[in-house]
Amino acid sequence: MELTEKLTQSQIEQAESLAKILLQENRFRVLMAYYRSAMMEIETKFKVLNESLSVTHDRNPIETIKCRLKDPRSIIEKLWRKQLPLDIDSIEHAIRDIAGIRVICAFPEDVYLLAEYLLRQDDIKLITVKDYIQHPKESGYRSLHLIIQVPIYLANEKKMMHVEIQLRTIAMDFWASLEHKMRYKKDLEDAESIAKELRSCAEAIESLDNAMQSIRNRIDRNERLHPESAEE
Ligand code: 0O2
Repeated sequence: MELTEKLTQSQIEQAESLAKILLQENRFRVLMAYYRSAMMEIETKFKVLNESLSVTHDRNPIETIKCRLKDPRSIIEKLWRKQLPLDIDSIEHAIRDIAGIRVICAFPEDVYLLAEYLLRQDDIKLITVKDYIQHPKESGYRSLHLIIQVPIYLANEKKMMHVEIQLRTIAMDFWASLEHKMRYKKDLEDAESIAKELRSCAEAIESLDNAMQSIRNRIDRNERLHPESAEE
């Protein structure tokens, strides 16, 4: 979805009243419960990976995990943008980021390490990868996006549910949170120069991430060569 696309006030009001109707629908509430369960599965997988890497790599690569279920208004807006019918089947089959997990790491290499370990698990099916770290967005946005499917086990069946996973560093997350808030400010006079400034902040953040990664790699190398000093 393009963050720059803005809805009119009357479209916002229409989306809000449709969202209220959607929330009354039993099928919608059941679907949201499935997505919530899938989100919990993935959150647990990352927590377990963090524990296991703390033993094998002697540190926890994950700083924070944030989970969010897309709210009904955003679901409706997305269906409009994709010009899809507003019904539960479209929600279930065409929107793949209803369950969202954001994993924040200290270092860029940890982002790829965690993605690799998760994708090795045999109940995870990779649907798409968008590497906005290697190929940043025009805005300067950097993050690794995975759309996966994970099974959830219900009373009488197994269901494969989509989850969107965004992995990024603390620094990339800091940039994305502020940029997201500022983008929604209406009627900026010098929008173009602000966008340029934001792109250059994103580049500064990339250099900072790379510098911190290289310091950590030097420390790791030192510890491998002189394990006795690491124990002190
Ligand atoms: P929210 O509230 O974060 O959920 P798709 O149709 O889903 O395949 P889409 O939506 O373009 O295509 O997916 P994409 O490009 O992978 O990015 C979706 C999400 O990435 C956005 O979610 C944002 O969270 C984040 N994102 C993408 N570009 C930017 C950006 O330029 N700046 C910031 N701050 N975040 C970005 P949503 O859908 O906006 O909503």
